[in-house]
Amino acid sequence: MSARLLLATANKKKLVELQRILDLALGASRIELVGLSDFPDYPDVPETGLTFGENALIKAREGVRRTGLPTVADDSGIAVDALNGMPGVFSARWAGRHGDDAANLDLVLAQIGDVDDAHRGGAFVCAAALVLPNGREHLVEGRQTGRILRQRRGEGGFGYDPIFLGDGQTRTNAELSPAEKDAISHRGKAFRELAKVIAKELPAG
Ligand code: ITT
Repeated sequence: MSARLLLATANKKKLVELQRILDLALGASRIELVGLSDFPDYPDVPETGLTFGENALIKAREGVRRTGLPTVADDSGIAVDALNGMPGVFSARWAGRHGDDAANLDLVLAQIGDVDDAHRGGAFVCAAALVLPNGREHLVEGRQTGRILRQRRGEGGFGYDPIFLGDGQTRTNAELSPAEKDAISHRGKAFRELAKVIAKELPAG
């Protein structure tokens, strides 16, 4: 029998990605993943934390409170060395409007326009939380380090992918296939780590 697990996100790509990782790690149909679109009246939960971990926990705790289901939530973004780790938790709304990927990316490029190549390091970071109805909480983090290019390259991915060249890579994250990106990305790493915790906390029925 499969155990039900909520991924507290409206982002369908995250749902597909976590389901794929859980199926690979734990066997197909071991976990039945549901998203927020399965709960029509679910409100927008403000991400008021100042760290990725705080925001992931806020979203996961709210999921348990509203649905009674074990809940996973993640929060992610890009930390640019020359901007002291920003945009960080403000990555989705860096240029002012939530989810305006093109404006967010252009603003970061402009802000570090005069930073030389040696100082254009950065990292994608993902915190992923699992909160259980019995109150137990787990938090893991995944990172992909690399550097920020001066121009976009590639059409895949989303967000800041076209200007991010991961360490050891010759292609930007936007030039990788989804499976190639999962294998090295911050979210792929965090979700694979969380899959081990989920296996222990939600034993096969
Ligand atoms: P939630 O409903 O789960 O909050 P979201 O799409 O708002 O979904 P996040 O808050 O985790 O997702 O993402 C914040 C921003 O960080 C996102 O809008 C991108 O700009 C950036 N980001 C996160 N992961 C990324 C990735 O893999 N590639 C490129 N940009 C990414």
